[in-house]
Amino acid sequence: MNVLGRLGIESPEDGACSGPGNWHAAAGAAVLESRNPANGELLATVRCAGSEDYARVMAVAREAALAWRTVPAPKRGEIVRQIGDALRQHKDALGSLVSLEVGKIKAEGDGEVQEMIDMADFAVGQSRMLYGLTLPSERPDHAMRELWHPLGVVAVMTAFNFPVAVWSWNAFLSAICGNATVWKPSPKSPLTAIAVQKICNGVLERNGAPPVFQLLVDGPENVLARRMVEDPAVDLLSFTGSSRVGRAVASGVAGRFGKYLLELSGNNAIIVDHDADPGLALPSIVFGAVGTAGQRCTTTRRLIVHRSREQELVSSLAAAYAQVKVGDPLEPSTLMGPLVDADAVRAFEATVAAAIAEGAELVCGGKRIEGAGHFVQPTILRARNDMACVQQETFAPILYVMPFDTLEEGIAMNNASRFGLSSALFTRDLRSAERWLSAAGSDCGIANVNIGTSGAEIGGAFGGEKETGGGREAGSDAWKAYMRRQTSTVFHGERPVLAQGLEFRLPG
Ligand code: UN1
Repeated sequence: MNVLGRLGIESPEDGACSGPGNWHAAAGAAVLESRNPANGELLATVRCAGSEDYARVMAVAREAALAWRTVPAPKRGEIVRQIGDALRQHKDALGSLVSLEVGKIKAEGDGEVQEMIDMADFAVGQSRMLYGLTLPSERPDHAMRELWHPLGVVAVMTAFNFPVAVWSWNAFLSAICGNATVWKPSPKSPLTAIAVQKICNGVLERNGAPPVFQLLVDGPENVLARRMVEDPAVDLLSFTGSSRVGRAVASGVAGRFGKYLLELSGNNAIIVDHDADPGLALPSIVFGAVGTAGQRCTTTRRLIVHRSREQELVSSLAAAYAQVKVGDPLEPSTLMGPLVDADAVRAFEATVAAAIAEGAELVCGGKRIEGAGHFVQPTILRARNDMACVQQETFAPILYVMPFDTLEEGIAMNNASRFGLSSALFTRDLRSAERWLSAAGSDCGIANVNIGTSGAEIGGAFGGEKETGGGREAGSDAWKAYMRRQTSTVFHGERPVLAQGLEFRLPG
């Protein structure tokens, strides 16, 4: 059976799901066509959700959240454990669908499903560790503690580039924390979301669990996404995407005093110092810049290289780039698939043209590859950090190379960006490495040594500073974002006293 068949995807599919067996779409709904970016072939169509679907999904989610919050957290974890197992069974098919729908190479499509499985395992463990604190009270016979409670309904908006993994970072933690989670996937990747929803439905149904995962495939005008931003029934809105859209999401949600969690743009740099091991640096740069065709938020976009190593590194990189096979993402020898759509190719071309107009020098690549798919050449340009093209995030395989003379200067260049997601230093010097990781070093949410900017494990908190949005998702204590904190003091004595030694007595 073909990949779509193995995942139960038909055409057309309804874009809204309020729980197992409960798929719907607006009458006369806009229809999304999901096409393979490698050859333009139609995979399937999806009938978008409309206003009534939104209301139905939100009502079901609210009710499910009320039931789910009383289920013990480890029992909630058991449901997520079974979803992880179901993902293991569907890893090959779902990984292939990621390749078909967004053009990631098969290894990366499978890797993305593995990231979901890892996230499920992590969340299962976390379900027994939603620890609060006990705090010393300043008053006798008082017990003070912190409690963590579910939020209610969490909305998760994801991007096409990690069409399923980023949902799992959010949804699995949200689920073990006791929330219902409504997913609005990217309109560029509705089928992977529908496939995952079906997998979750199967597990929920087998267990008779409340329908705590919902789906809303929004139309091209983003009407439902806007409604989610305004909707006080959305207790937390987790958004992954560009800083431009993230800014509007954040201010909209803040306007109603809602909670938000942002994972936005990056402009990630690798610094190669004079003493770097070339055997480590080179493959990390190629994976970081060319992997996922430059469409990760953690993609290496800037290469800041010690002047003494620049010539050697640029020629090794050009030689390595010449070996990168660009083509069918499902072909095992392919290292770079297509960009996601024609707009992405246009943005690539416009950025290369603007860079050259600003004085950047083309080392290799720079052109689209003619044909049915949205392919471009992996590209290297020598540039300056203050160029407008270098300071923006273009979701394409464009690497800017810039020299530096002292590590202080290299670190300052890394930090001279509006964004602050991921960063890496290649060095053999312990002092340089520690300086890089110190308060005076990288200002990013992720700072690595002798490891590239992309490909983070789920165990760490993922996210970045400045216009990357400040959110943290996946590992460490990211679960706290999906719960509300309550400080509770209990008096168990005979003579209550006020805090701060306050006297407040009625006369007589
Ligand atoms: C993203 O591009 O939105 O660290 C997330 C990485 C992946 C996640 C990227 N684990 O590259």
